[in-house]
Amino acid sequence: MEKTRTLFDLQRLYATDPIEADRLVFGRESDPVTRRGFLRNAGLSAMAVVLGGSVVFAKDMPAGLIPALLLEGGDEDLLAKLGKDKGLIVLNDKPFNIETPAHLLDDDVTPETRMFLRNNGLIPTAVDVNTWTLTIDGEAVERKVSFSLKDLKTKFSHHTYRLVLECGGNGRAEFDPPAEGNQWTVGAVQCAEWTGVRLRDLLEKAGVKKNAVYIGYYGTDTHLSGDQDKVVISRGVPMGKALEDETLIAFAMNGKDIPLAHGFPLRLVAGGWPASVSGKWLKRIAVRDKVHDGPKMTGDSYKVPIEPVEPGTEVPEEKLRIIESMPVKSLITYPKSGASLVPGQKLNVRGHAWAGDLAVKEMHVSIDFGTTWSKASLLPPHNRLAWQRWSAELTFPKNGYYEVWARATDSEGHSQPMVVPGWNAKGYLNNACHRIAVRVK
Ligand SMILES: Nc1nc2c(c(=O)[nH]1)N[C@H]1C(S)=C(S)[C@@H](COP(=O)(O)O)O[C@H]1N2
Ligand SMILES: [Mo]
Repeated sequence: MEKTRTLFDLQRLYATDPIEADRLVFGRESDPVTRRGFLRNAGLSAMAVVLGGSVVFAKDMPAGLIPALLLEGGDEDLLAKLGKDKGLIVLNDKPFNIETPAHLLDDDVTPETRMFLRNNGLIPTAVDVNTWTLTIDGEAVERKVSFSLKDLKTKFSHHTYRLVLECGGNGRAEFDPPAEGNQWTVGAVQCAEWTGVRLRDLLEKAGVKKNAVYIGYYGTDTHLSGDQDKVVISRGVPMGKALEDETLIAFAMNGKDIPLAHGFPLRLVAGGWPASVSGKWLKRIAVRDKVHDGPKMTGDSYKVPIEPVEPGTEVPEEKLRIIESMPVKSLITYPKSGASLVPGQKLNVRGHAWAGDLAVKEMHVSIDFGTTWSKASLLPPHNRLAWQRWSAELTFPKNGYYEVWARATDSEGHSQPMVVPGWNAKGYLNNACHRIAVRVK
C-alpha cells in the first residue's frame, strides 16, 4: 500500500497548492496569473531526471499539473484471495473497495479478475440458491409477486447485454477541496456481459399502477455495524429507466453465475447510470409512488448541485439533483502509462469511450497537453449502453517526455473537460480527460 499512499500525498500536495507543489517537486517557477509553467533550466532538468526524458511540449504544459507518469499506483499483493488480478489497487478492505488501473481495462468485455469492486457493507456469506426468491411489491403494484431463481430462468425470455457500470465517485481523488470516501482515480468502471430477464417482464406480472414513479432495490448484504435489520444501501431508478429493454434482473455475468462479490445469485443491472443503482444480492424490488427514499437515495448521496458552485460551497438539499445518466468519458487502455518508444516509432493507442444513456459520436487525442487534437477512429457499441472501442496511430516529433490525452464527445455534442469539472462535496462525476505518459528515447 506504500506506493498508493505516496501517490495520494503527491495528489494532496498538488491539490492544496499546485504552484507551490511544482516548486517543491521540480523547482518549477510559474506565472501565478496565466498558470503557465516557466520551466527554467533547473526545473526543466529536475523534471527530465524524474520523467526519464525532457518534456517536449514544455511550453504548453499547464503549471501545477502532476505528470501522468507519477500517477501510477499499483498494489502487487493483497488481491489473490478475492479472485482479482494482482495489478488491481485495494483502496479499502472494510468494506472491500478495489479499483482497476486503466491498462487492465483493455478487454472489450471486462473479466471478473479485472473488475473493480465497490461494497458499502459486508458481502453475504450464506446464499441458498434453492430458497432464494425475488419479491416485487410496493405501493404502486396491483399484486405482490415472488419468483424463485428457477422461475426466472425458465418462465421468462433471456437477454444478454454488455453494460457499462461506473461508480458515481469514479475520479473522486482529483477533487479539491477533497471529498471523503474511496479515492477512486480512473478505474471504477467496467463493461461486463450480463444475462437475465427484463425487469419490465417481471413488473408486468405484478401489474404496475398508474401512480408508479420509481423502483427501489433491496439486497442481502450486512450493514457495517453488524445490525441485521439495517439496510446497507437501497437505491433505484425512475420508471422510464426501469422499463428499458436493457434493464435486467441478471443471473449470469460473462456467461457464468455472477461472482459472489458482484451480486450472486441475482442482480439488478441498469447500464449507463451510476453503478450504485445496480443492486447486488437482489431480494426485493419495491415499486414506489414517489421517488424512492431508501438509504443512499436521500440527503446529498449520489446528488450534485443543479447549478455550478464555487469549490467548498455548502449546497442545501433542494439545490441538488439525483445523478441519472453518467457523463461522457473515455479511457486509454493501451499502452500502460509510462510506455517507452524508440525514435521514429509509431504508437497505436486505444481505449474505450462511453456516455451514459447516449452514444459516443467522436474521439480525439492530443500529444501536446490539449493544444491540438487529432481525430481517432471509433467503433459503434456492441449494443446500446456498451462502451465503444477507439484507436489512433500517433507519431512523436522528437525524443522526450509526452502525455497522450484522450477526449470523447457524445451524440449531443458534450465533450470531456480537460480539467476536473463541477466541484461537488461528495466528489461525483469527474469525467476529465484521461492521460498517460509516453517517453521517446
Ligand atoms: N446490495 C448492494 N448493491 C450495490 C452496492 C452495495 O454496497 N450493496 N454498491 C453499489 C455501488 S456504490 C457500486 S459502484 C456498484 C459496484 O459494483 P461491483 O462491485 O460489481 O463493481 O454496486 C452497487 N450495488
Ligand atoms: Mo458506487
